[in-house]
Amino acid sequence: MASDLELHIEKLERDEAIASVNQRLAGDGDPVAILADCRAGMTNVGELFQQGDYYLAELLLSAEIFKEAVKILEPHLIGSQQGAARGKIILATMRGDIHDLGKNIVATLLRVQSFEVYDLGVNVEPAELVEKVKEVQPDFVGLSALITTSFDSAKEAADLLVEKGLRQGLKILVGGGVTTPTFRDYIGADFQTLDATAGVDYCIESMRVAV
Ligand code: B12
Repeated sequence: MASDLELHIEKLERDEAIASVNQRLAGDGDPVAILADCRAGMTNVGELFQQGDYYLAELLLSAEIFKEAVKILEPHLIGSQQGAARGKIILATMRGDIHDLGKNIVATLLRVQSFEVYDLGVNVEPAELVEKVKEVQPDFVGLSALITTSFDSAKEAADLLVEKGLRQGLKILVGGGVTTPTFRDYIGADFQTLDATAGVDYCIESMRVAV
């Protein structure tokens, strides 16, 4: 059953949504579960948009409410993470895609775990990503994708990394609403998830194995 918070976000009820986040935190609510409900609300907004019930203005408004909720949750999410790991990761949303809410959460959670995060932002050209990989020599590249039209630029980037001899020892993770195992295989990535914490756990585990 949908939570009140999920429904408040779906209905774009900003004040009620923020009050619900605060109330649940005050009642010792799990910040990861609260975040999951916020994401569920965003998924519903996406469906309403797809059905033609919501327009771009509603998408934008939902993004603002979500950002506000994450700002409140962030210090608590940080407290909920445990353990330590070190490694370098480059994050990007590739050319054709300007969605960044999920990527920003991944960046925060990775920083909490002592990962050095290089966030290239959104609408990133494959060549720019490859240049950064050359410069930083990261352990991981994390690509966020929310729109299928960016799949080809992600593939282009992954192919370029192979072509330039930069793929060895480098793990590629993909995440974001439209990603699937099929997309992971299409670009030859190592890991796919719809859950930021699963991505962070994968990085931590990979660093353990590498030691
Ligand atoms: C908010 C939103 C917007 C906002 C984005 C604001 C921002 N700063 O990001 C705005 C209004 C700008 C927007 C614009 C558009 N949007 Co939009 N948007 C959404 C919406 C409602 C929510 C996305 C979101 O932020 N979810 C919450 C986050 C937290 O979830 P998430 O990204 O999946 O992230 C989680 C995990 O996946 C994971 N994760 C994410 N990235 C990564 C990366 C790694 C490495 C790892 C490990 C994990 C990970 O961690 C996160 C937390 O667990 C979705 C609906 C949906 N179902 O997703 C549509 C949606 C993505 N948009 C869509 C569309 C079509 C558009 C527009 C083209 C609309 C238009 N006509 O202009 C434009 C796109 C412009 C472009 N070129 O990119 C479609 C895409 C359809 C498709 N199949 O390609 C969707 C699916 C809506 C729909 N159902 O039609 N959008």
